[in-house]
Amino acid sequence: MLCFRMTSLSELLRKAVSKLMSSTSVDEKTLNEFIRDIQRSLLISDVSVELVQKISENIRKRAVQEKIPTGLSKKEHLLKILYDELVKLIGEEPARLDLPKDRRYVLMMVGIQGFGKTTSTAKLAYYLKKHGYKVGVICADTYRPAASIQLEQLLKDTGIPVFKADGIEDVVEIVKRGVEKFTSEGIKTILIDTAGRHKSQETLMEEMKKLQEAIKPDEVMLVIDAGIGQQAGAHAEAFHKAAPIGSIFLTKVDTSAKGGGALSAIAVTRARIKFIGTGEKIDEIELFDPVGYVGRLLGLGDIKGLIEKFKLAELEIDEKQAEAFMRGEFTLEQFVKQLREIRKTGPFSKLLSRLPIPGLPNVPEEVLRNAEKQIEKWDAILNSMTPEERANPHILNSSRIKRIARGSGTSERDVKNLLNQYRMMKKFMKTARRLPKKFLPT
Ligand SMILES: Nc1nc2c(ncn2[C@@H]2O[C@H](COP(=O)(O)OP(=O)(O)OP(=O)(O)O)[C@@H](O)[C@H]2O)c(=O)[nH]1
Ligand SMILES: [Mg+2]
Repeated sequence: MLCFRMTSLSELLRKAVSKLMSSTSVDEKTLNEFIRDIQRSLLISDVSVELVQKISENIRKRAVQEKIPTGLSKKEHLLKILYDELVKLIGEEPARLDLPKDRRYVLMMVGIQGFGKTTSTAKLAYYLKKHGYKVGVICADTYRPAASIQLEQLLKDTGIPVFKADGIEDVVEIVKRGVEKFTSEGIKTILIDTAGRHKSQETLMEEMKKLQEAIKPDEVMLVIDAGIGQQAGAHAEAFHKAAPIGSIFLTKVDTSAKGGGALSAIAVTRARIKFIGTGEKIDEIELFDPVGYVGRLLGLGDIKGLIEKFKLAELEIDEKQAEAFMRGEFTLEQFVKQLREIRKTGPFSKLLSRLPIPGLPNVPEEVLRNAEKQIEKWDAILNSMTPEERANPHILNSSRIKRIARGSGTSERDVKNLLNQYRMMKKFMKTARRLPKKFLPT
């Protein structure tokens, strides 16, 4: 039983990914196995059957129908599809801080004991204060004797007030008084830290329900420990029934590489992860970024590099033009246009790594660096040229260069610089052409 629980979604996904990566080729059998592995991983993590079906159908359809983007191998393409589908499930957009500042906003933190509610409440309060909110925290945990002391301790250097009502047993009464007090002091953003331990799970849920009904918080945030696996789904469901979950705070991301539980919680509540906790300290909190999370889930080491590669792969490249470019057949105008296109996607060198010549590190770095800095000027220079000059840059003598510099508001050196870079690139491409034929695009 324990064994089963320990196998986290992340471990299963990573296994599926490494199996795919070590396969010799991606044929139908490999694809089927890969999809089956993914299905199994998701199902074990309590992701609903319909959702699993949808994801696997999408993976299959895309794997069969999509053209493999230039620069990606078949395996990487499949990995990209899986990655896309998981990001879609978790939420494509990074979380945003969207709490209103101009009206009262009551946010109730709920979750199982020890998952990090109190810590996360303090972190969130501090985070909100730093972002210009006037924040107060109510301690509504009457079960843990030191709960309010823990909150005060965490918040002691922040100036954020903690409301506690010693001697009052009824949590609803405590919260009501706290909200009243903060409201009278002009504090609009009010966080409630609730109990995680109780006589039993049932009485805990009853308390959450009572709070929900009496206080009607604007948002209920479920705190989940990133280290728990499939039980997260059941926990989330129990809380969700008592008080509809609006968002999720995923804690201890720093100590756990597993993290499948979050997926289950999302699947059950349909709530999005808003924040993650990345350490024990009060400032170790981040807005959630699905891209990094999915990367971690899949165990993709250099996720940033790979994602950049994925992004580049999405960029449509006109293959005919790229081929001509590679043969060194391009006009000055095409040269600048290409560089401009490339710039949109990030560093030039990254795009060049997509050109189908292995080992292209010799591309004149200077051209790339220059282009990144100069491209605006280069556009102006091009605009000041006649069509004839653009098509035949070799006719540019010093008097033409002078005229162009004046016309474009640049210097003669700038114009010469562009011409030099252009020639350098052309020369480089012609040299690259002498590489063995198999390295060139066919
Ligand atoms: N490494 C790490 N530890 C964390 C994080 N968040 C919380 N913790 C630790 O987890 C432990 C439990 O945190 P609490 O905030 O007391 O948990 P709780 O949910 O309020 O617990 P109860 O009040 O008993 O329900 C503490 O030792 C925290 O320091 C995190 O993001 N990273
Ligand atoms: Mg607590």
